[in-house]
Amino acid sequence: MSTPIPQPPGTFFIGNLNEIDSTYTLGSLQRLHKLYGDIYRLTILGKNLVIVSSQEIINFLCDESKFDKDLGKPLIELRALTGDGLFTAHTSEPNWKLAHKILLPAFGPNAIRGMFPEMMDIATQLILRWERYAGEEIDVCDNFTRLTLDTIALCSFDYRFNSFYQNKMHHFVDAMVNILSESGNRARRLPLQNTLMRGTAKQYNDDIAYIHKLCDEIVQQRREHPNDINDLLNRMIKGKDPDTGYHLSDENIRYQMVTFLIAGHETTSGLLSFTFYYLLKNPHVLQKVQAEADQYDEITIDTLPKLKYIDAVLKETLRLQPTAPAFGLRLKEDKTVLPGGYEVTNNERLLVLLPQLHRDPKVWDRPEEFLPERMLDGGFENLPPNAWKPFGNGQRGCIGRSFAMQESVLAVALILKHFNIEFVDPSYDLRVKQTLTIKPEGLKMRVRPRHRAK
Ligand code: MNH
Repeated sequence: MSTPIPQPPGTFFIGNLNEIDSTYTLGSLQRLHKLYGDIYRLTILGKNLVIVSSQEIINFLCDESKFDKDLGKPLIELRALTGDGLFTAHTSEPNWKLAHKILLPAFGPNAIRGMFPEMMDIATQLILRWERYAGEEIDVCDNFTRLTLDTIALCSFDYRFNSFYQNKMHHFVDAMVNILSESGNRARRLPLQNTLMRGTAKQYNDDIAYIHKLCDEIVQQRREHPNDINDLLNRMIKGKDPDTGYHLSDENIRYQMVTFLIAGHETTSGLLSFTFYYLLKNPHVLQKVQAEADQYDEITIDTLPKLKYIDAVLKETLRLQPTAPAFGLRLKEDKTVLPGGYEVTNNERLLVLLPQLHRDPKVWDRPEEFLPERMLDGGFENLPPNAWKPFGNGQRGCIGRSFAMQESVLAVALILKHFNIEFVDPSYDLRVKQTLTIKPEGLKMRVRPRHRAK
């Protein structure tokens, strides 16, 4: 006998659609978690979705021989922009395996170390800008978006957005934000509705064309003026599958570029923004971070691995605020029984809800508290497996993890070596805003240059 999976009562035809607030899906899923618990089912327009939040069940779902990534409707729509690039490819598509093989070494530890000068270049631009903004209001998410966008573009294909030299954010960001939100909207409409909304459809297609053109021009430029830089673009152009000799097509390279630009900046800028929120809220943590950064006269590539406390602060931030807050899976066989006796079939999509996994009271002591110490050496090892998954799972997990961590440790260390920080509004309460990823809405701070400690 299997245990029934709880489900809210539905309405004819649309099922549980009304349970979901389209502007804040995550919030709706978290509300339902409070009502129905660690596993519940929603039926939306005839499709089943099972939302899972406990370490015990998620640990079972992380078995890649039984479960595979499943793209939800918004990601299927997003393929208009990112095609069979790594993030939106089905595991069964030949281009996923090919690109994964070619790109894995390009994101490996050595390659990422080699990108340090470019990361430092952009981080230094942020520092210079903030020195001139001393005492003024700084929009945290806006600044970190500039940082991460410029960093991924420079490291990936030697392209400069020069966001820190502009007042307005680069048009790329607007186009991308429009496409992300419209992909989500399209997923919730009927196909006919999408065709009838001519104006919206035109804007969507224009935005996609704009981004594709930007990327195609960068590739064309590189082909016309080849160089020996060891950036991602050259690796994509020159890389071959050692077994078959196959290489990536120009179309696929374009899809990967768009993928890196999006996946590579949204999540990391969210991570840095939430990190500064928690630092502002927890002066003792901030003090420790500054003390750690002050141990070194200069932040170099060799300093980074020594900044263990900053690393722990970032990991703890990703626990409470996993900026890519959910991922989808599907069972490979017909049906199976999950821990707890719940039966699921491959007709339904399984959604791992990370903020809830990361607060599972069976795993985490004082789950709601921001305690970076728990992430320091050893603290982690005593936990049950798959309790912390901000970078997803297995072969479909994040390829840019080391990139994101290196970039973030550098940014935190450099900023706090140079500045003291404070809230513009000390009574600021965290408001989480979701596009595909999450960010702290309306977070503002002031910075003041520090007198060097020594
Ligand atoms: Mn990233 C996949 C989170 C930074 C490029 N990333 C994933 C997944 C998560 C994730 C979760 C799995 C999604 C899924 O199963 O559907 N990523 C993050 C977070 C950060 C991040 C929390 C920063 C913090 N990601 C980056 C950076 C890059 C990047 C930086 C690129 C430079 N991520 C990817 C790509 C994939 C991915 C590419 C898809 C990998 C694959 O499926 O082959």
